[in-house]
Amino acid sequence: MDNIPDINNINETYEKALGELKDNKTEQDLSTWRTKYLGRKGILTGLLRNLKSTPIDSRREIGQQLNNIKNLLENNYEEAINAAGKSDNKNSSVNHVDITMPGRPIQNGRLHPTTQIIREVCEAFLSMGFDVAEGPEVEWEYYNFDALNIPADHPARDMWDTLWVESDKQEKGNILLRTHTSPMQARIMENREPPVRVVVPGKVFRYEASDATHEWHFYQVEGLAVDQGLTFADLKGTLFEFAKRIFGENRKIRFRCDYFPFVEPGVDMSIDCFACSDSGSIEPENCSICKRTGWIEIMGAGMVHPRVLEQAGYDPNKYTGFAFGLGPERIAMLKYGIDDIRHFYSNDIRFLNQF
Ligand code: FA5
Repeated sequence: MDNIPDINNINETYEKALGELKDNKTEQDLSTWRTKYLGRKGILTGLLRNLKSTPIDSRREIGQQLNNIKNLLENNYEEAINAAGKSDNKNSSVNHVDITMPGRPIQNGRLHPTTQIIREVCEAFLSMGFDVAEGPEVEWEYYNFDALNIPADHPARDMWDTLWVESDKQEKGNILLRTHTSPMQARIMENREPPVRVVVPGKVFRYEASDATHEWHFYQVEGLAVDQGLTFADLKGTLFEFAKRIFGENRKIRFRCDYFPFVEPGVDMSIDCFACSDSGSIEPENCSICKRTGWIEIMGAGMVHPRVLEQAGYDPNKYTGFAFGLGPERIAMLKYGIDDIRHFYSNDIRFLNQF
């Protein structure tokens, strides 16, 4: 028959439980005691469950009493288990795990600053209707040079000090590490019909000594737009808009004539030097970052040369286009005031953690 709680058997149970608790000294014994009295099928839990069978007029009082006793026993149990734990620890040869010790902090990974800038640059052009493509870093001589109006023995090949790859394969000339992302202009035009609007981020390699603004391996983002009726005004408008989005309204921008065999006319675009301009901290006459010119070049650009269009299979009488190639590390340097491009790939965590 069920044990229906009343004041007598509650007090009896309490006294008995307390007495037994005092006799138990080890953690294991105490745990058995807890199961017996306070566990899911324990004596006190049983009394609480049977509360519904007590006469209605005393149910409230008995319920309160049961809860008080339960709380008292819980508290006594906590004290006993703490005391037992301490003495168990003292006597035990086993090292206990201190669960109150703080854990080791988790190091959050983050994107490399170059990756962050490449994504920002691509986002800016994506929102202007460009899409994103990628191409091979190990490239045929044909795409790196010939398809870009730079035949063998053309002196312009010297503009890009090249790392050649030894190989017996000669499908499209020799193999090299691409010196710029411009080969993707030819590859894209070979595979797509106009209109084309695309940006191509990727790594490039040059056989040159590093200094504060030059690395021998760095990234570029190529841009290409081909359609009917595109003019130099489209090129300027697009690049001005890009510069505003990346650097804000107040940065100064400069276009100057430049020579690249695959564009005509060609320009380079520079931004005023962050270190010695009005907002910078270095005297212009001492600035080694812009080499005392006040400007840092961030990209080459121009109208796609008709010969390049023709070689890729586009009719130069029908289509015109513009192209550009920018250096994301140089953009990151300007944006964040980094004074040496060599920090990017020296893998110094103190530098990388700042982004
Ligand atoms: C080129 O590589 C051309 N392919 C760009 C181009 C594309 C012109 C389409 C016209 C039309 P250039 O060598 O100037 O150009 O490099 C372009 C950009 O790459 C530079 O403006 C600069 O931002 C970056 N860059 C060039 N050399 C280095 C280097 N050694 N280290 C870091 N960034 C560099």
